[in-house]
Amino acid sequence: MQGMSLARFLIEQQRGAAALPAELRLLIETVARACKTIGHAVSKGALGEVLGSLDKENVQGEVQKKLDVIANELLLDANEWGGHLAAMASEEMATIHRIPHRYPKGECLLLFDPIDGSSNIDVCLSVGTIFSVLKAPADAAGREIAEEDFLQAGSNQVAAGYAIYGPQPLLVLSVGSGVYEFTLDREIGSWRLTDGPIRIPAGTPEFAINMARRRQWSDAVVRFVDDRVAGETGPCGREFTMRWTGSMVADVHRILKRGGTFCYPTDVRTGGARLRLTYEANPMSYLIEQAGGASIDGARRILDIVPTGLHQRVGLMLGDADEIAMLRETA
Ligand code: AHM
Ligand code: MG
Repeated sequence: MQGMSLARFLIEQQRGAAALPAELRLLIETVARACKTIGHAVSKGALGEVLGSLDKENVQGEVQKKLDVIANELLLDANEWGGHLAAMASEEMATIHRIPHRYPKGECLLLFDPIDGSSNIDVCLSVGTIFSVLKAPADAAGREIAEEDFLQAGSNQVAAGYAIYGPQPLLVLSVGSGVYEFTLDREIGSWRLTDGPIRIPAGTPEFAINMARRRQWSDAVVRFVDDRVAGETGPCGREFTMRWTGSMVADVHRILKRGGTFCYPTDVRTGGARLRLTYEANPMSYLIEQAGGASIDGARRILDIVPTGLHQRVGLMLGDADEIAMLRETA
């Protein structure tokens, strides 16, 4: 298996027990190709004039980086004409993007965060692209796709993944039968299998959280972090370490490979949260569960939450299943 091209891996998934539909195989190949192009743009940095911000805000009220817009356009252009999609949604677009009438349409819905970790672009830290694939509801055949068609629980996802533009460009992917990692072989321009099926190592004493937001945490999160900061002198009886990159793709990738937990909890004072459910929390939770981990918003399994809005935000705690069980609020 090691070294196998993504194209062959997906063909094997189509022929094997996973019975991956051809439409989904083509869609994943297209997304993976677009991620190669995005990674190339990211790697040019200042020489490609891709760094810095635009004088514009997205629907979340965040200032858009040049690369947010470049990556969004690349994903839209790559996926419009293949015939496997009904519509797309993105962190960078207020509402959905329907496939134009001049192209054939398919049954899949694609959601993405074109550049996750935007605040890291200009300081040369890893950023990535996150994507999620749903099927359009059965009753959508023959009518215009609506935003409501995207408001499905994450458990309905048929595939999810991310690319990381880091020291090596990586693609991490699940089509519902394990999590696999591909590394870009730049010389031949091909994604090649380098790990999988990935299982989250258990018992790793590491956690990731933005400590500056401590005053916003619930009692359960404060207790979880304090117990680990207390190290050998506290109830855990062993030392922990903390890592926070500011790019969820990089933090989640570390957890998949090395273990530990990632928390971006809800603000208990306002009920607000930072991360978005449909194109950030859902695909990451799907991957984490496929790798044997768990993902909750504090009390609920993320993949069970039925979204009420395309850009809905949610508290997110994921990783080592035993650690997430300690974080779960039962009150
Ligand atoms: P983005 O999609 O606009 O980049 O925002 C999401 C990012 C996550 O990658 C990361 O976990 C979080 O925002 C970082 O937040 P903070 O600025 O509080 O460290
Ligand atoms: Mg993001």
